[in-house]
Amino acid sequence: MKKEYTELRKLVAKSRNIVITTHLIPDGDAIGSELAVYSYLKARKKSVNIINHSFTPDNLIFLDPEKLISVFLKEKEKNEKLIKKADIIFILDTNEFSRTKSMEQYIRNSKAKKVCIDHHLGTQKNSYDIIISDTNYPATSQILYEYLTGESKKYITPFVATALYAGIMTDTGSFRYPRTDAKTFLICADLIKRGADPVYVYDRTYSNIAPGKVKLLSRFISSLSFHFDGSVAIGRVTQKDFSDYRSDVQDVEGFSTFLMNIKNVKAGFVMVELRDTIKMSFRSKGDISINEFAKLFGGGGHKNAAGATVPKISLNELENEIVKRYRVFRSKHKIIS
Ligand SMILES: [Mn+2]
Repeated sequence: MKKEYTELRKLVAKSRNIVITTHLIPDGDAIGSELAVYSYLKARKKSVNIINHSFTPDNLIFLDPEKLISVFLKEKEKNEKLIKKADIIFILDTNEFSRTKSMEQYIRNSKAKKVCIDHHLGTQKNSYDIIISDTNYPATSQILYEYLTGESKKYITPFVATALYAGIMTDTGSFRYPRTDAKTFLICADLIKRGADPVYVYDRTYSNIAPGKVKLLSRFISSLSFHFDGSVAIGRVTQKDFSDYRSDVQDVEGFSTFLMNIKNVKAGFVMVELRDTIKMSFRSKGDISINEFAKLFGGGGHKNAAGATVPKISLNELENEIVKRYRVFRSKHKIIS
């Protein structure tokens, strides 16, 4: 990605107004990446705005004490103008304009150079002026560490170190997902040296579960069904669950990971009933390419973590469909357990 780093440096040097954004329902990597890029560009004396479709989740607000991140629809006119007059728009931790939701059309219509920095599959090459993307990286924040330190370590202030550390910690599931390697730890060691506090970041991010989410999790656990000798777990969250516990789709984060902690479970499926659609999360272990399975539902993703969104049908019907299709998938791919 060396060539792209140089291109980006040149583009930044000649630009003035810059907008940074990320996907809806931003996670730690999304928010951490945005704040790191913001801080770097500010140090380079640029006029910078972070604009997101979604609110910053409660447990990540500590990363943004100065409230640098604004929500697009909250100040629509002002934000529309910022997007329109931007020289560069950074799209971080996603490669799909559609994942910026309410901002999509404004980003598409802006004459700004579009820069994608990401680690997901399926980048549309012709949508961007510069693409810095590698699916081997466990987090966008890790790419940004490489980019920033390639320019100068002075950009890794304690604020940036904390943001990038939070990004890597959350996207690696606290350093236990595939793609976590020696490099990840060396980078995090350096980030800690430069001011990230691992105890503080973990505590603020995770020891922070709202009671509503715990109740939602309890209902999710009661909904679980097991198949294929306990190697597959399926759970659901309904609109009623959300309204009973005054929670929303952000509270479902981590549920699919939870399934993978159950003994003998090799594949886990979570169905989340939204207003008009059903969002599905797929997880697997080892050689099971769950992204191939997700394709059967029009989705995709990584080998061990994928997703799909399907039109609304009854969850029982969808669960039957998952089991039916997984039975075929299992024998086709010779999955034994
Ligand atoms: Mn990420």
